[in-house]
Amino acid sequence: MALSKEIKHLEQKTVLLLMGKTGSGKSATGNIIFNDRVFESEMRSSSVTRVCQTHTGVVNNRSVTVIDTPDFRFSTHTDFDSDSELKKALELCSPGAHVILLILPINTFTEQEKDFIDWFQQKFGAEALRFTLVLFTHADKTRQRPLGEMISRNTQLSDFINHCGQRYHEFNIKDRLNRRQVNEHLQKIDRLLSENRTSYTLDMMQETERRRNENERRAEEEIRIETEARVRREYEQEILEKQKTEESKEKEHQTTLERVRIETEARVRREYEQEILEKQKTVWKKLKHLFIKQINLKYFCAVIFFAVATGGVSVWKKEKDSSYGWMFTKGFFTGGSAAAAGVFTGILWRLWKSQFICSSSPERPSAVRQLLLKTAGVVCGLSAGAMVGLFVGGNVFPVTALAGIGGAAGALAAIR
Ligand SMILES: Nc1nc2c(ncn2[C@@H]2O[C@H](COP(=O)(O)OP(=O)(O)OP(=O)(O)O)[C@@H](O)[C@H]2O)c(=O)[nH]1
Ligand SMILES: [Mg+2]
Repeated sequence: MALSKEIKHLEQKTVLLLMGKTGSGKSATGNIIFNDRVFESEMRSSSVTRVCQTHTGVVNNRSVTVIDTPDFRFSTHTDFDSDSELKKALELCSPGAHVILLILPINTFTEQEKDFIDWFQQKFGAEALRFTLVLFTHADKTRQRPLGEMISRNTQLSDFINHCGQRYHEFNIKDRLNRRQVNEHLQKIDRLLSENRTSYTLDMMQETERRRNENERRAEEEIRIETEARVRREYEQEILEKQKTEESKEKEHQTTLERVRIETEARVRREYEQEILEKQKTVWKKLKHLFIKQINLKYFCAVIFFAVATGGVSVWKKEKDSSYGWMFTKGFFTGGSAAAAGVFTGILWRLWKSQFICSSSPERPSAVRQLLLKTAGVVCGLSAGAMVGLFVGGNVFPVTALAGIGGAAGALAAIR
């Protein structure tokens, strides 16, 4: 029975993949598992293991293959190709790594160790944690607390170990003769094998990488879409702002135009009214000036002469019931009014002539035309005098005739 179990173990080799930082003790772990110096392990400032190495041996009557690896994350060698070496490591694991031993020095957990764990999870994917067992080395170094307490005090480390199903073990590499620690380690490995019954393969890592690339591509696409949408939003917002500014500018411009129009209209109207007023004043002044200029002594004499003459004729032609005084007064008034009407007609004629005839043409009217114009003025004066005689003098022929002559004489005096 025991023999058949041993044969079964030897037939089913256990593949262990060692992972960890330079100096963490990967090669030393391999050596202690085989209780032999199968991998190069020494204290050096540069990485010791440069390429993946594999060794198969019998440990506790079972076939064990260990793949010792270089530090994939912090190799000190500049020509080190991490990705191709990692691929090689998983190819060496054929058919796959039953257990990934993640080696961490127990006494140090710096940013580099955290970084290594992050890189491991990202590169191998969440599925790899099913096959991972954390192996603490440097257990011989003095420490203040038990390992369990040290783990629980470090949040990131305890989270990681939780994700690995609380699988961890510690090795005191200096205590080479202590095979108990190796046996216990193999028991934990057996538990893991019975839980999984599969192994971590290169395909799994490549699938993880494909998924990661896909996620990155999707994330980039999302960022691109989001950026495009944001840029579009910002552009539309800018256009809207510009439109608003232009509209408000246009509105302002229209308001200014309207204000200027109203102000201009008001100013033009004021100026026009002022001009009209000025013109009216000027015309009125001119008229006043002309009238005052026209009134002189000869008109007065003509008026008095015809007033007295008509008064005399009225007395001579006295009506029966009228007194001499009344008749003279009536005749005086008739003759004076007729002469004054004639003078007025003559002045009007002169104004009319100066305003409308002389001003319309710069040339002086001909003598015949002047004579005709004067005659027309005199006839107008005569008519005005006769009308006054007719209506004021009481239609007495000599009075009316004298009044007409008085009007004509008044007009002639004004025209000349
Ligand atoms: N005291 C002590 N020394 C250890 C322990 N583990 C490893 N060392 C020493 O640390 C040095 C480096 O160990 P390695 O096994 O070569 O480390 P590694 O992880 O293989 O390093 P690389 O091959 O460079 O990636 C060696 O001198 C080991 O003896 C340990 O548990 N205790
Ligand atoms: Mg090494």
